Amino acid sequence: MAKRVLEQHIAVFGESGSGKSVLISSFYGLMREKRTLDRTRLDVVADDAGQGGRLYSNYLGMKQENRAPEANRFSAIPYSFTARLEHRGERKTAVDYDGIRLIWHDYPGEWFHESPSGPEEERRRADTFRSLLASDVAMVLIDAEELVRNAGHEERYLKLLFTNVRNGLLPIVDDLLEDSKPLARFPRIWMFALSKCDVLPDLKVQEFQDLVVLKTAHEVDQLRQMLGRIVLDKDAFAVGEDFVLLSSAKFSPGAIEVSQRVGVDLIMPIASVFPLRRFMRWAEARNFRGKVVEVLFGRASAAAGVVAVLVGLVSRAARLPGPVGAIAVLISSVLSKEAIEKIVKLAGGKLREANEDALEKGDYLRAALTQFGIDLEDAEAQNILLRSRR
Ligand SMILES: Nc1nc2c(ncn2[C@@H]2O[C@H](COP(=O)(O)OP(=O)(O)OP(=O)(O)O)[C@@H](O)[C@H]2O)c(=O)[nH]1
Ligand SMILES: [Mg+2]
Repeated sequence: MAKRVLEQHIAVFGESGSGKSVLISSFYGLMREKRTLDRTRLDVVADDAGQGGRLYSNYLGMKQENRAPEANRFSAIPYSFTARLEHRGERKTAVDYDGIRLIWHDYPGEWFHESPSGPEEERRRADTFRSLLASDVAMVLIDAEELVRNAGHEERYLKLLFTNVRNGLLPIVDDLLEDSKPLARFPRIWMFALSKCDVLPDLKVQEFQDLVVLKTAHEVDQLRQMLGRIVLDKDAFAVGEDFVLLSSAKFSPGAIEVSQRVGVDLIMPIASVFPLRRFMRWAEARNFRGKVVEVLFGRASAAAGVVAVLVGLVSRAARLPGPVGAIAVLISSVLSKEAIEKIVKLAGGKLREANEDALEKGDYLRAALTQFGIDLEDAEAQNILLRSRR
């Protein structure tokens, strides 16, 4: 019997000190909380035990000792976590999924400032970039502490940030283009995320968007053009059209409140249901054919399986028909592309009705997909998330 693990990737870009390591510690902590474990009967472990230990100790340090994690500068290895599914009773299908793997690509911040030390490091940077191409969504972190530090002339920070990101990626992009044609598989949504948003508690996501558009339209456009060179079909590509607020914990002098995080539980809906929905809209509006559509939809049913597990782990509000650990067999009964399309397109009252209906009928996959849809809508209503209407 084939054993398979479904994968979900997310890529995070941010300068040194912008909060990437703290964010992943907070995210891992969320999944490892006893409450989550009790509810889901699902254990999430880091594939590299040492790395997992460090992340969890970071999390506990914040939670119990009000201590921010030590700066670890770069690691460049992706963080990878696996949730193993329990199999109960007979296996009925040819393909069984044994687990879900989350892969979090953290592109070292210092690479935006320092040139590679030699050909060896140049190769490592290119490899890191290539590995994150499996993500549908990339997040570029904008540091709220830097906005505060540059209050009144935020453009000083923002222009430099986007220029650094662009300059850091330019040589890699040139290289990629040299040995391949434009890529069908590429992060097609580059979202801007305000990290450490707890230092700007009154800022709404719309104001964050306005600030970026007002102060750095030109630099963002340059970044868009540069990235656009690698991607096949630029109509299905969005850089800086979606915005989110993030805070890994509430930091105040002498205290770190991890339960006061913002947006951390949105990262997985953003990595999974959000691009699915966008891709379907793009495909419909623009009549894409061939390779791009294949890539856009290729993983739709796998994504549904991923979502079914993730919902239990990260959606705090989730109500699900049964514990996540018991759904292994269910995930194998793949939903058709059409069925997923129908669910993912729902919005507002219809979305909520579908969710209620799925719960009533014990339809696990539909309940999970609609739950992430609801989480995204709720975040918009709370002014934490802003999705492009395109
Ligand atoms: N207020 C506030 N401060 C934060 C938050 N996240 C991180 N910080 C602070 O920012 C510092 C740097 O965060 P890191 O996560 O280590 O930064 P990084 O992006 O991993 O940096 P490099 O590893 O150098 O690329 C932390 O030590 C915290 O003091 C947050 O959500 N809110
Ligand atoms: Mg770090």
